[in-house]
Amino acid sequence: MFSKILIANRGEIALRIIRACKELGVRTVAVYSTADETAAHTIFADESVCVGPPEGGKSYLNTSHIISAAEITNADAIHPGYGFLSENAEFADMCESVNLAFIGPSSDVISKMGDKAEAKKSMVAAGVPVVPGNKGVLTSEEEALRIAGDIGYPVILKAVAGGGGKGMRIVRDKESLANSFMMAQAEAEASFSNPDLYIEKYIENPRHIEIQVLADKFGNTLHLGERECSIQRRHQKLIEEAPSPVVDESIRKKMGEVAVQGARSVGYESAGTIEFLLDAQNNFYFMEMNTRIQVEHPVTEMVYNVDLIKQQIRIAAGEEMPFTQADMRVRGHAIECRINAEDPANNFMPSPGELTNLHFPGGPGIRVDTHIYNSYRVPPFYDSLIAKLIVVARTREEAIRRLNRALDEFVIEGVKTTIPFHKYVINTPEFKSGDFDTHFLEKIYDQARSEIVLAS
Ligand code: MV4
Repeated sequence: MFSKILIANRGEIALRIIRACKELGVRTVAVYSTADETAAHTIFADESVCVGPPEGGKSYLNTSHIISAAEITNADAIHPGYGFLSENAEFADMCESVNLAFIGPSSDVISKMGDKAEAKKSMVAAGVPVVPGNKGVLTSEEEALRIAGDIGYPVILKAVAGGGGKGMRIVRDKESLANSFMMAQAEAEASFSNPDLYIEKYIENPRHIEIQVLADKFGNTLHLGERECSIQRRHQKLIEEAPSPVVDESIRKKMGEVAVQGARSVGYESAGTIEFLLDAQNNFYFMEMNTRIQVEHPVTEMVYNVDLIKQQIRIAAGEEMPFTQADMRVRGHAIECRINAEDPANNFMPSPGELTNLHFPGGPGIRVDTHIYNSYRVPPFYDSLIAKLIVVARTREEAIRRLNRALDEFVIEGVKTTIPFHKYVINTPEFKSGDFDTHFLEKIYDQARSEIVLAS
């Protein structure tokens, strides 16, 4: 096992990783920006090193400062968490070259999965179902027109360097393809300095289902079922759950097996997630692979009784997984609500500031992953996630009841939060029955907004 891990992150995930390290008997080093001098991760780590000013680009993304912090403190590994440097192949490579273990897959796998057209090719080769489209990068608008004609409209143009929804254009007819092609190219160039696009059939009302995988250095690769992530707005997930209300044991087995097959075929090692679109006929298609631990990992932990962060660290340290696929059985139902310091009545505008009063829910089946504390000041520089409320119960119905109870107990004053929005969403007939897709939040936003305004 490692003797000291540097956590190259902040917020709840930095604290989550520190907790796992403490239970593993591993010492911890936090890095922090000057805006996070009194943050929980800075205080709770055994040591902490300032790596720059508040702006993420100058601190949590400052690779040379972070590597120096690891060298000065004699850390033997770096955990990148999610966001920031977690899917930066160059950073993983830098770590490898100075003999620091990067807790994640190899830099080669990160860069291969970071190129969405390349990732799709790898999955085709592994026999993973993908959305019909072109094999690789589009070379011209004419090629796009020809392929769209073959697969039929609507189609979707996606940036090769994209992911998470940036640089995408839905095209409904051949008349609008030329303009969409140019717009998508320009957006891809502006966002990623790479204009390359690929094209595929547009799936109209999909659900977003993702499979958690774990792979060790001994060739053991297994899956921990799915997470349902369709409750999202503008590519920001708000509620995730495991298992999905529409995935039965047979679909889970099929999706899990192809996810494992995909991960194996690229030589994946560590925790990872394969995202799928699931259509109304239960066809599923590979979308992307995330080569990091994800925000929503706790719902899987709660229903599979596996500590994914500890397992990720043990794998990086060269330990063999202590369980097999046969040991992995889903038990109960978990739901996570992302509590953001945002105003849901005002287009989720960020709402930083001082927390003047706090009370956390508790009791059976409740987990709160958070870095906030009384009088903490939510800084304006970073992601607005301030807490994750996770409930677990025997059935989905019980989990929803428990979630209602926990949201009612949750008090956060001083900033606006997404709590009232969650209370509305989880009581809609669609959420209760499990009958929703990735467009659900857009459809109900106006109604949700007016009810939140009325209730406040
Ligand atoms: C799609 C799609 C429909 N058809 N691809 C959104 C983020 C990026 N990872 C890919 N995304 C989509 N790709 C095809 N061929 C619909 C989406 C999509 C979506 C996917 C998952 C969760 C939310 C979404 C919201 C809008 C669009």
